[in-house]
Amino acid sequence: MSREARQAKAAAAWNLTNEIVVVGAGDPIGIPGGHDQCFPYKPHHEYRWLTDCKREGGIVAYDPKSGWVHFEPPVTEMELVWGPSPAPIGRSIEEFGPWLAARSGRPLAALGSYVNAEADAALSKTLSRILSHVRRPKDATEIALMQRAAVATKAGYEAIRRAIRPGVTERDLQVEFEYAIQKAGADGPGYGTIVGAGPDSAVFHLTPGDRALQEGDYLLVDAGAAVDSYVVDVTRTFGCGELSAEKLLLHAAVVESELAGVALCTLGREWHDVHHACAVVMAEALVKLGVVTCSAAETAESGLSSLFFPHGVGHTVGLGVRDAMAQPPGIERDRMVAGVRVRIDMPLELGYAVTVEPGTYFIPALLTDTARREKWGSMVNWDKAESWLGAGGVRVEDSVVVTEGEPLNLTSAISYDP
Ligand SMILES: [Mn+2]
Repeated sequence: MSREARQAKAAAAWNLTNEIVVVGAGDPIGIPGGHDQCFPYKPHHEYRWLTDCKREGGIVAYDPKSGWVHFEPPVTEMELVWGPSPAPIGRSIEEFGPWLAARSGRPLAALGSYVNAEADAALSKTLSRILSHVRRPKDATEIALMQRAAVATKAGYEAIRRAIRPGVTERDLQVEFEYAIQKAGADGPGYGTIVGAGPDSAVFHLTPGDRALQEGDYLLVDAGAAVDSYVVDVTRTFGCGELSAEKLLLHAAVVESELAGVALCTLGREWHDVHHACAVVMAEALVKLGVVTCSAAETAESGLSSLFFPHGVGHTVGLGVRDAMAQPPGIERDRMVAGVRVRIDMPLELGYAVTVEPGTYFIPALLTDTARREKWGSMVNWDKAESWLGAGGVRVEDSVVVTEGEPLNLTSAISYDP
């Protein structure tokens, strides 16, 4: 979709008569004490989506009486001498002040990274939420970028599979992944690569370290490539050498749960139903393994499943690893499902890109917690659960687009085998 089409779509959804909207790209953030070094710059997603521009310091503004106007900083001599910056396409940023001053007294919404003490905070929040809803369905251009990210991500996972052996470290495998995706066309990782060996497979936001894989370990990799800031979010869990029969059973159940969840990503489906369905399938494995003593349905209904599956089943993805997450206008909810508050709670619509990422983990901080042990009492075989401490956990994740028919699983070509 062209930037003009996107701007028209946002304006139609806002349906304003007199309000002014200013959307800022944001500025580079200097590294404290880093002299001339900045953190890698990414424009605010609202600005990026509306303009398809990546230049720092830009502003795109909307007046319902006169339409959209785009301001960007002119190229400085510093940039000309020291290094390239995208050529500005808008009017000079110096014209923004007079443009805004000519509209003083009218309600002002500040979106993106734009800050203005005069802005109406409630209006800004409302319009941002509407824009999030407008941005949520991915257009063909966006899906094509995610498909390129998926191709690169597949190469990364294949590199990891080839490198798995006892003694290899998490960090070694992270490097293999990130090298392979860039060779295969990615700009780089779309988010912090997670590679967790053995017990680390149950640490959600792990920084890969020097832990070495051992025979029989799970290896959890949550990593995805970015192409032009569009990201797929993928997780696979591997085995190092032979996994035990019980570990294989759990792995197969998580794959089954995940594929069941992907199949449910259809028009109108409530996201909570996807979470619940995934929780039930994984609870069936916990029953088979003798970890829980009640039925799978009861495990999910009671919320006991959250002891082993404590996160939401997924989130929207696309322009970044979390994209357009705000609740749709008019849907005010704060509900729990299967013992957790999931990150999104809405019906799926055409073009939504979501991750489906069920997992079952044996997390020491949860399983040894006195309050939880009292709460779940005889519904858990605690000795059996404790026998899994140190094994870590299993998660499987794909990035999926909702279509008129079958869900489009962007990342299903990446093998699910342990
Ligand atoms: Mn994810």
